[in-house]
Amino acid sequence: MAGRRRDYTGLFEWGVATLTWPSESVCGDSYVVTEVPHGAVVAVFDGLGHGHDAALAAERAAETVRRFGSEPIVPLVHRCHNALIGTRGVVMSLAAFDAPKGSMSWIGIGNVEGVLLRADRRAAPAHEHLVQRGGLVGHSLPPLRPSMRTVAAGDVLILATDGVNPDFLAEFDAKAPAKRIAEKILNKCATRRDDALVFVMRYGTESGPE
Ligand SMILES: [Mn+2]
Repeated sequence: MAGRRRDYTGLFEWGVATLTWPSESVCGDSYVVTEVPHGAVVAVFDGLGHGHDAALAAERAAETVRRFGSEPIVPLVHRCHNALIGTRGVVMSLAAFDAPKGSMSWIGIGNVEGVLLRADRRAAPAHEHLVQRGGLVGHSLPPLRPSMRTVAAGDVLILATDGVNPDFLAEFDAKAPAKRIAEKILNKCATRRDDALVFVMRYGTESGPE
């Protein structure tokens, strides 16, 4: 329906859990969830190192996604890169959901872990890992090749920084509320040698795409 904008907010249920490196007052990991005309864009950032300068870089990246989130992924990552020149830089993973199409595009630069869990028990594979390419946003970008996946109601996206042990998949019930999943993963799998952030989003909570 041209000109009519549907509100997709109710389609996403999300939650986050964070842990700050013990000797610091600010967390160098950050995240963003922003509504865009066709759905939502979510991203997790890990500023290089920890403390204030890491937090500054991660927050600047989040601001950039908030502001330019309706642009396609590749130019959006370039925006982040340009905004972060002169900072410590971040590694990041980002996913853009297109609700009318029932799809998600995602991309990872550096080592923010990304996993998509399928709600459909017969789905093969039952979960997929985001392919990450080495790089540091603000310093050096790899070739940017987002990949696209179809998504169905109940699918769960998890993004976690490297302060979380990447073998977290066995640690939770995928039907639990997103916030509960994030807290559980953090409690069980944080390395406690770095800042840590776990972001969980369940797609299609209220109603499926039309
Ligand atoms: Mn880290």
